[in-house]
Amino acid sequence: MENLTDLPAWQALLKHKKQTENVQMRDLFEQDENRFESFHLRFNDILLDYSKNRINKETMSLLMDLAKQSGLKDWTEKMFSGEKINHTENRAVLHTALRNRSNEPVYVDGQDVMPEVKSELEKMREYSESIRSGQWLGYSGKPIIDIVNIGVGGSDLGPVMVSEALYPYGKVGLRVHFVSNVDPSHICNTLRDLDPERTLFIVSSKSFTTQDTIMNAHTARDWLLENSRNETAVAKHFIAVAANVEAAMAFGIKEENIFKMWDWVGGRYSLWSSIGLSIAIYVGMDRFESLLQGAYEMDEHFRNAPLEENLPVILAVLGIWYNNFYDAESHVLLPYDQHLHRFPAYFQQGDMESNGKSITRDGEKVDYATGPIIWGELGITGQHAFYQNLHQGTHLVPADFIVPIESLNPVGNHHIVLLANFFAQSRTLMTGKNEEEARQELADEGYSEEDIERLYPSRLMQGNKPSNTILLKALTPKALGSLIALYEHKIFTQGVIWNINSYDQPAVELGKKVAASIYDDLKHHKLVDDYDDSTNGLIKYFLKNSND
Ligand code: G6Q
Repeated sequence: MENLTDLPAWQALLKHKKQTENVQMRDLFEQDENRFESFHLRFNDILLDYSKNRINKETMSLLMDLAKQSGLKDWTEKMFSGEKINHTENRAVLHTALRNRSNEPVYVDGQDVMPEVKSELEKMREYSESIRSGQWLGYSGKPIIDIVNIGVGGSDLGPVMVSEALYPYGKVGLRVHFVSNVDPSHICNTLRDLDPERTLFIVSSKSFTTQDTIMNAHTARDWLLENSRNETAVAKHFIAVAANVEAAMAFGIKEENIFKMWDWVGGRYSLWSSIGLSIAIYVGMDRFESLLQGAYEMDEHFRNAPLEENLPVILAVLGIWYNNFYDAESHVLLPYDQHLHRFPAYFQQGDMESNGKSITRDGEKVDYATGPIIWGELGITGQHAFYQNLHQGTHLVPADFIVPIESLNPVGNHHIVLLANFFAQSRTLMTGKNEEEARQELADEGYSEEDIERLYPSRLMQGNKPSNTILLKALTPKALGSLIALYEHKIFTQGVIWNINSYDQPAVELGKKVAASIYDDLKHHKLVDDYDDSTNGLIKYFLKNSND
């Protein structure tokens, strides 16, 4: 493909940026009282307002040209139709097949994958119903009340985020736990309050070789065996989700209790598969299917809507505008719903592992910025912590504000106070506070002329800070499915424009490999010299001072 920066739309955007960079959003709003009308979109129960961005109609039209000139429509069809767009791993990228609610086949290597997808969903229904209804019994004949998902990265973050997001829909009396960290404190603290007779483990690992997960699974199995003194307990208390079925069987999990994974599902896109089993058990399979339905509807929107009215494309190109033309290095996700507290962490992986790349699909080093640093936190928590920097700091940090219109816990005025804060923040980021306002504020507070002169500069807020606002009617399983798919397709679109492979993760694999080698050294107390001097020195110091 032609280098991104040589595309006519890129060149036009460079020029456009120079012409518009001094424009203040505040003035744009004053000049056009219909700005909200021009720059907002609705999709089902989701509203996206993107009017608080440094854009005008020409900006959007040039950004859409960039998406078109990058071949977005073709790439989208390639992804949905099972072409091996993950070229470095020679794999298709088909998380969309997992939530394909149409009767259309999806082919990989000439084979329709839908029958297998459907049969795994059936199996998830069967297992989740049996566990929820109390039919599934532990080794001593008691029903299960605690589910522990053992997995890490893509086999953990999605199930945690969704289970937390859908907490109000969870079965009362059933608890779901997630153990991801190989730090023994995680598994030990989790097991401390659990009853082995009533606990079910789901070992979620596509490869079934990830050291963190396998070690935690072994510790869980030892705990179960120590307490049950019954070898057959493993069959009743362990389920696996794995592409590597042999390894799961070797661990001692019954073949029928192993759920399939496919190489065309990336870890960070896998919550829609049986990696989402803990979610299905917790909220029930009907709700899990609503989650899939919401994602499917967003898939259809992304695939078919014109780019100009396409929510994921709009979020993607706005991200490119700041990342590549304003040199913004990060992007903050700010959900205003307690249940979405893991949403930023989930998309930190989703985005940074996908688009944190610097080699193009053609094997060249990029000469432009790719994926930004994604970070975030519950917005209301952030207001009392890091928003100071967003308002008055020296960095440009575009933000996404997300809130449901209705609370799932409508108590008193809590929710409208939350909403008041929500609306106040994006507005203030945009307007800022000018000299006149700062002076007036100080005067209203009773300061003398002399003090006002001294103090007003520190009260100035630059304003002109861009944000997107997403309003959901309510945080239902379906709306959540659409919201997640919205961000997934945003990431895909940006990856296409940056001409990178969003679906491999060589650095994650390198981490696993190097750790395995150092683990071997530590275990055998090898006083190594094969690493750099710092690492050698640290390992020696550790070995000298540890009791292991
Ligand atoms: C996700 C990454 C990574 C992966 C974990 C767990 O896209 O590849 O986060 O999901 O390393 O891998 P396993 O599921 O194979 O244990």
